[in-house]
Amino acid sequence: MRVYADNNATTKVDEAVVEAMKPYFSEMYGNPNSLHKFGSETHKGVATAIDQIYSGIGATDDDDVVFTSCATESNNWVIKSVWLDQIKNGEKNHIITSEVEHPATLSACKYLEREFDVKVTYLPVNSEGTIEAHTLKDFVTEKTALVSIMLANNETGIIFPIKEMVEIAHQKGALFHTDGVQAIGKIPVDVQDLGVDFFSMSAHKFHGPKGIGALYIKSGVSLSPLFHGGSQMGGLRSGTLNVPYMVGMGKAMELAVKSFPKMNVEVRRLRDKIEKALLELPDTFVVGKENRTPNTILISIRGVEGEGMLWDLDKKFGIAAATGSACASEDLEANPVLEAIGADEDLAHTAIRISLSRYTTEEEADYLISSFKDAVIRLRGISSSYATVQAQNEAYSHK
Ligand code: C6P
Repeated sequence: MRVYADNNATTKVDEAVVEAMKPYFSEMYGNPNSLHKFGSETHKGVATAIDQIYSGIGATDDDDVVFTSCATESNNWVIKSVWLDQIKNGEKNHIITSEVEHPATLSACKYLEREFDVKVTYLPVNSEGTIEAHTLKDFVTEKTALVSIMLANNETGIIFPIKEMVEIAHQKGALFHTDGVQAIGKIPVDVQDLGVDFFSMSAHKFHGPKGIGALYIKSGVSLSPLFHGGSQMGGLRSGTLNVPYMVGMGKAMELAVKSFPKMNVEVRRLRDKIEKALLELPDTFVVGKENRTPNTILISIRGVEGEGMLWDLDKKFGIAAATGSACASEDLEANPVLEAIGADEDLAHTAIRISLSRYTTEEEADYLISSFKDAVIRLRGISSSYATVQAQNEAYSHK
């Protein structure tokens, strides 16, 4: 049996999404900005996709939703253009983000800090792994150009109090961006209710294709484009439109919204069942039990090094999980969220992220539970006999 439990890294493309995309490769391939029929038929596909995305996130007709290549581009666009628009000319000098953002935000902020002396504040998380909205009050000033805090954390699934933070930021005249990548399809998203100025998305996190994302920009908020050219997307992102992928993203959004009740009930039940069973193992610890996306568990298992555990799960049992975000998985460092909450070294190095999807079955959940328990028992056995051998060697050398 093979089980895919790394859906926060990416998801399988829904068959209906593939079907919706297919005709736009070699039947309807006109440039949607061309005036002939080949162009107008693809233009219709783009218009439908845009409608699906507007309605999926609760945007109004006056707002902008601009397709990008992914959330990394969307996040970089906001952060770097806010620098261009408000910081470069000395109007403002400060950006606030959090310690636990994805590198797509953190690295862009660090770049501005390093290269252009922009003041960046990294808001801390508390011992529960969440950001307390009131902490923002201590840092936001009239010189703050942007606050960028994610809606749901990719490692823990914890949902941050964005609406409250938006109010605090706006009182001081700062713009608010949220990285909503891990929220779409998992929790209801309403950009109007949140009050954010910018919202980033990536289609492959909700059963759409990789290589397509979007940025929501609230009506009345201006953002300089990064790509200048043929003025596509209202001049906000030039370049010939990637029609099949836009159509795929739109369809994926429609399906994500429809399957939200399943995520919230069925997937949540499976997640809770797995979590309860794994917590029966001694010395295990889960971050943020309360306000979380319904598909995610970040569990630490004392004495079982995360990489070893992943290896066992993958090679012996055919189960794909993660030690944390996929783009940080090449360095065998501690889990950044556990480090940020002040967990000890052992807990930070023994974290495993399990992330389910609407395709996860009961049978897969049961198999995951039994395999996970087997792997922990085996690896704890190895490390305790290893510790015994080490202790014996040490005792011998002192004789
Ligand atoms: N997180 C994870 O394993 P892109 O690669 O641009 O489609 O998405 C980047 C990104 C931005 N924000 C958040 C909150 C994310 O979770 C991700 C992608 C994956 O957690 C891959 S590193």
